[in-house]
Amino acid sequence: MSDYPAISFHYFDLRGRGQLIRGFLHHHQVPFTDERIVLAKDNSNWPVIRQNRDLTGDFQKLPFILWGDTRLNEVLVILDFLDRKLGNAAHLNDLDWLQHRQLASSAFLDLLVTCINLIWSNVFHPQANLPATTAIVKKRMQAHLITMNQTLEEWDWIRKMADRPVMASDAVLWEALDVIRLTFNDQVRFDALESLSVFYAECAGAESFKALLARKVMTITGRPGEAEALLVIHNSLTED
Ligand SMILES: N[C@@H](CCC(=O)N[C@@H](CS)C(=O)NCC(=O)O)C(=O)O
Repeated sequence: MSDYPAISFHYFDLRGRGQLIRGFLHHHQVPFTDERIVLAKDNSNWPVIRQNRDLTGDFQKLPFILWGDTRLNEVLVILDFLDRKLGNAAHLNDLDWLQHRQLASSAFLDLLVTCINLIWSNVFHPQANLPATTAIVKKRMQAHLITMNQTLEEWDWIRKMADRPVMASDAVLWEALDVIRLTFNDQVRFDALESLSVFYAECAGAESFKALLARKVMTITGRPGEAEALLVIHNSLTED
């Protein structure tokens, strides 16, 4: 019999802020219903779905997870909750636990959400110049990757990774690096950054994350016209 209660994970049928959680649950073989909310081409069905708090939770945003009677929004809170529920927290001392929370937060907010916001940027800010925004974000992203690489080295991340299960922080960092590659067409590079490149290639969850992604082609965001926006981003990078 399963040790788990009924679990359903609600997110749009895209990568965005949700794929890292699907990948993490998949890697740990947690049985869950993958509730994928399909948006109309112009997202016009979202306002009605949003009102249904059984689908979108107390903050009426996605992702939203139902774990038995527990209802949770907010990615960083969900990640913390899952590490505890899966027993992963027990493998870490207090300092390591705090390092994992910091890495999950920074990989999510400073890397993954930054890519998502760049792709959406001239929708939310109609005056925004996408190529000019891309150049600024690229520079900041590259600098942050260098910092993160140094921190992973100082925290001995790669060696410790071998002695513990795949943690939520691993899932979010792997997803962020993969989305950076796609968003910047491999022009925000981390192949010369040893800890990050070894992590991306050798993280124990990488094969399950890739296998899940291979099941379905998905956009990164729900932005209408994402492919065209990515083309603008990519073409602006080749002009550097
Ligand atoms: N702070 C939230 C942000 C969630 C969020 O903004 N989700 C987006 C989709 S990725 C959403 O639901 N957007 C629709 C809306 O805000 O109406 C988190 O980190 O989980």
